[in-house]
Amino acid sequence: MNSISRRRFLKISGATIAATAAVTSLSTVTKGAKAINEKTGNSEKGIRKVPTYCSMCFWKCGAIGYVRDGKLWKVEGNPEDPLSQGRLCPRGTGGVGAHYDPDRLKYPLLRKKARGEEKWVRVTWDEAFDFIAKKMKKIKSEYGPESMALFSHGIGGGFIKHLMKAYGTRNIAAPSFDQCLGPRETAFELTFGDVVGGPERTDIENAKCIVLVGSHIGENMHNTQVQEFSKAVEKGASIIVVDPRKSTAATKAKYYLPIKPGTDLALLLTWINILISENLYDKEYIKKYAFGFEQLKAEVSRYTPEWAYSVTGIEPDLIRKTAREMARYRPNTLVHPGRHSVWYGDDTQRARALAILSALLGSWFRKGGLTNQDIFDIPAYPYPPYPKFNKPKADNPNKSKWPFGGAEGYTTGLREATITGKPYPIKGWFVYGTNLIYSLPNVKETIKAIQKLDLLVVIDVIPSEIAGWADVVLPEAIYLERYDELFHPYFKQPFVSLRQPVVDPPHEQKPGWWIAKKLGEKLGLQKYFPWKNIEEYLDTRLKAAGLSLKLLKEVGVVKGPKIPLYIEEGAVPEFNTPTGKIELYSTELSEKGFDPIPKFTPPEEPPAGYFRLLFGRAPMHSFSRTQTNRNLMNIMDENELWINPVMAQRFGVKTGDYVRLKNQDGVLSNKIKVKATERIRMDCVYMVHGFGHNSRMLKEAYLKGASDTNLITKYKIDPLMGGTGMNINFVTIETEA
Ligand SMILES: Nc1nc2c(c(=O)[nH]1)N[C@H]1C(S)=C(S)[C@@H](COP(=O)(O)OP(=O)(O)OC[C@H]3O[C@@H](n4cnc5c(=O)[nH]c(N)nc54)[C@H](O)[C@@H]3O)O[C@H]1N2
Ligand SMILES: Nc1nc2c(c(=O)[nH]1)N[C@H]1C(S)=C(S)[C@@H](COP(=O)(O)OP(=O)(O)OC[C@H]3O[C@@H](n4cnc5c(=O)[nH]c(N)nc54)[C@H](O)[C@@H]3O)O[C@H]1N2
Ligand code: SF4
Ligand SMILES: [Mo]
Repeated sequence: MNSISRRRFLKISGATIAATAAVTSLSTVTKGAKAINEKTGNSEKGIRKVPTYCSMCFWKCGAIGYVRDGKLWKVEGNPEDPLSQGRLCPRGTGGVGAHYDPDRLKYPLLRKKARGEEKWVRVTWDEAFDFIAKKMKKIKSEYGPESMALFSHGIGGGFIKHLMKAYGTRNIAAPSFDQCLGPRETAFELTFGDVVGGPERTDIENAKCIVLVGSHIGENMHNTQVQEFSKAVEKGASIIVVDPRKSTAATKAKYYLPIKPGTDLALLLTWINILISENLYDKEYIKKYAFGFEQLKAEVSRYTPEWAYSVTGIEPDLIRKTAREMARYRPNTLVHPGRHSVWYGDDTQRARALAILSALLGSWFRKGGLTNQDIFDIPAYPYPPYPKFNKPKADNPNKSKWPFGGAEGYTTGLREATITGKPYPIKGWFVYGTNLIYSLPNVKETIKAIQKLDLLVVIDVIPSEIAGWADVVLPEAIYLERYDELFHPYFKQPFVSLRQPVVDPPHEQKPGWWIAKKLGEKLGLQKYFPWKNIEEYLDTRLKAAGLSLKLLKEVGVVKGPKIPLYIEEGAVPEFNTPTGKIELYSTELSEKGFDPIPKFTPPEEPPAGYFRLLFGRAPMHSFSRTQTNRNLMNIMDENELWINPVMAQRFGVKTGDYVRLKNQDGVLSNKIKVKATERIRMDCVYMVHGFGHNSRMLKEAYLKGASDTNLITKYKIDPLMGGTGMNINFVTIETEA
């Protein structure tokens, strides 16, 4: 997680769940180990079961790897794990394909020709480290250590982060903040004084009414959420889905609102107005916990359903009905806060409206709403302190660009600093587990920044597009072949889980911790790597929490005691905002000159003959990382272009035809297959993100489908927190002449 809230900082410093009390009793734990064997069938001869956690996406479900006759056979859910509850999603099951992928990176590679030409020589690890260490030392002496930046996504990057901090830089960023959930976390922190967190604090399972504004659960396959959503649907929860495209979730909805893209804030403010003007909100809750109700009431009174109809295209009657439906089930109504929230550049304000709506429904710390969360406290490894970081961070110097959020860094801020050399030059990039060519908007800018570098190191598992631009490519062992950092997130059921190797890496691939330690030693930073090996590191941390590596290796996951989740169960909400209350009116926004209560401004319209380009997820793929996985490509090997049949006809295309898209800046896409469907509005088209690879070494994926990122040349930055709104690009259809 990239945005630790103020409240969570406080909690981390004052130990939360006392370590010794954490393990409910050892007998429960051994029962856990026994249960793994019982629930997964008795151990057969020649079969080994190794508990670990999944990394096919960032949800990190507890899993069990099966080894048969010394070979990786299958991966299933760990029944003891609170995230997977014994079941993996299609990508988790397909994870086996990542181990057997013939296109994997096998050895360290050194660039032979110009950057981006993908010509390499195979080198030894020692040669690769010597090359990198020499360049890093030079950058340090010429510019200072701050001139190295790290882009990293996922828990695996933890040891590389440690290496970079030990080297002396804090210029670290991940696309999971300013290309993902940044606006949401910033908005909830401004409103409730705490973040939503990941895994989210959404009590989907117990909700009687669920409102999904764009969140396409079911295509967005975050396992626990999907399982809970199915249970809620089975129990008859009333589902309200707002999406310009009839998503899988929308097919389960009682009310589906095919909204005009970019106008959600108008709908949300109108819902808020109805709850207030019809006296449907939770008066007691608001009186007790909230600040700024009268200002809110006055501000939203102008957003009538009739007005909203003209803006959103949603009938006034449907707007009223759905507002009443939410109120009917409150406080057991869940307005899902969303996750990927960088849409139009005013995203923090939209997410603020979601937060305010949740407050009016009284659902923070209520059953079926947004629950309390806590962490299984595992003390950090006792490292020596890092060297002082003397310069301001390069991405957002002293918060001068964006006053809120982003404690850990901005990818596009670092990219810009690299291009401009301001506030100081950035000369080296380390890239761990993020395909920047796919995850950052405006590829040209990314390449421009890369051209300014003296060193680009990429640690990846496959020859991704970003690896194609590297000076040195380091092949990491995949998650089923390595130890990693312990996983102990804030969650409604605190727990800790272990990633451990199920099988060996097939070639010269090495784990991240090993890469960090060896390179650290070459850089003279051995005092920051005092542990002999990862087992010693993990055991030290676990022992400090009253556990041990031996135990975790056996059971995979240990749960802490249950915590009160709702006010009714004794959970006490504390709002770490300036007023100590839920800020319907944000004092912090007002102080910094932003709208203290969200205001709607209409988005720019597509030019004639153009559609708004929308994008999202498919259940069997993760971003741009799974298209070379044979198991998953067998299920879906290209993305499709969703287009309304009326518009398809107007352009003379039909389902199955291949077309290219051209965006407002004249950029042309790869070929993509048409899917003409009533399930999308006429003013937009939709595709799944992550396809259309142009790295030749990704043989299975090369030029299959189209890349949304290539068409995302424009982005709109959220002035509050620097998120890059990407739903503002327009495309037209080019048929093959
Ligand atoms: N156009 C567009 N841009 C987006 C999005 C979108 O939908 N459309 N989504 C945004 C969102 S929500 C997010 S969270 C980000 C995600 O952004 P990224 O995390 O950059 O996503 P991926 O494209 O999966 O790139 C991950 C890279 O890590 C590599 N990798 C996989 N496993 C390992 C491993 O074990 N070790 C190492 N070292 N590398 C590994 C993969 O091969 C791949 O090259 O993208 C954001 N950017
Ligand atoms: N299978 C799979 N699951 C994943 C991932 C993955 O790569 N693969 N990635 C995970 C990650 S890191 C993230 S952040 C999440 C992202 O998933 P979510 O947070 O659920 O969704 P988004 O990507 O924001 O939005 C995509 C949906 O929003 C709709 N939409 C587009 N524009 C608008 C609009 O203006 N208004 C409204 N109301 N809806 C709109 C689209 O039609 C689509 O249904 O998915 C997670 N789950
Ligand atoms: S949601 Fe799926 S891919 Fe993600 S960690 Fe869980 S099983 Fe793995
Ligand atoms: Mo994300």
